[in-house]
Amino acid sequence: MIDLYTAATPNGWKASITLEELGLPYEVKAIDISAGAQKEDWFLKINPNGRIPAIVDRDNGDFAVFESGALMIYLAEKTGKLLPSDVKGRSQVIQWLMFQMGGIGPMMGQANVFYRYFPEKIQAAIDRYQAESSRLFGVLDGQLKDNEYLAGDYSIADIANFSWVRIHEWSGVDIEPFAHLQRWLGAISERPAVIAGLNVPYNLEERMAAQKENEEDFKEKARKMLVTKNS
Ligand SMILES: N[C@@H](CCC(=O)N[C@@H](CS)C(=O)NCC(=O)O)C(=O)O
Repeated sequence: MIDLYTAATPNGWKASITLEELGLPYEVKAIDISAGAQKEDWFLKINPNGRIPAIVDRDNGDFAVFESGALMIYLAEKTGKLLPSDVKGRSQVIQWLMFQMGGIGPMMGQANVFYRYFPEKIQAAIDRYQAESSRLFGVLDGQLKDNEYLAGDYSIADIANFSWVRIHEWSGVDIEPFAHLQRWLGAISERPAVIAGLNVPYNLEERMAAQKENEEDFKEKARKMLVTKNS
């Protein structure tokens, strides 16, 4: 059994979708990141970086893995799925996974911060992060022009990039110019394991509607998290 420490965010969905796709049994431990649970001592023993997602593999001596990309590689290698074992095929998947970890995630993350969360609107920062996200979308679109998936068969590279690109509206980045990216996004979003993984630890859209949590409340929580001393 695997314990998954997560929240309803793109990095969290990368882990839950991967677990669902691999059919591995797991127990969800929801972390309230807006309340700062990820910075508590007990959690820092699992992830010294104080962020979600993280896993503890109880069947492997309580082995803990943090950093979503490393976690996905661990799970793929544990099962021999979603990551080829030949040197070139494995490298190609890891290249597109690192593209998300070092590019799509940080750039869209900062676009969210400056476009959505900060009360001060610093136009140069908004432009910079949205333009860079858009440029990266163009790179994905180019790769998907002649390829159904990013690197050979459907893999952890697709799951990682999908989990972020799907929130492009929140980051204020248009995908209208990218037909191949749209096709890929649509196809992945229909996969049953993806639908299941996006409901972990709960369905964000439904929760927001049920709690009548409006965009301002959500942004306020995110702002508080950003200005926390330890964040
Ligand atoms: N590079 C890390 C980033 C993890 C990360 O930033 N997680 C966010 C949620 S998407 C988080 O835990 N935020 C809470 C905080 O900043 O304290 C990974 O890929 O796992």
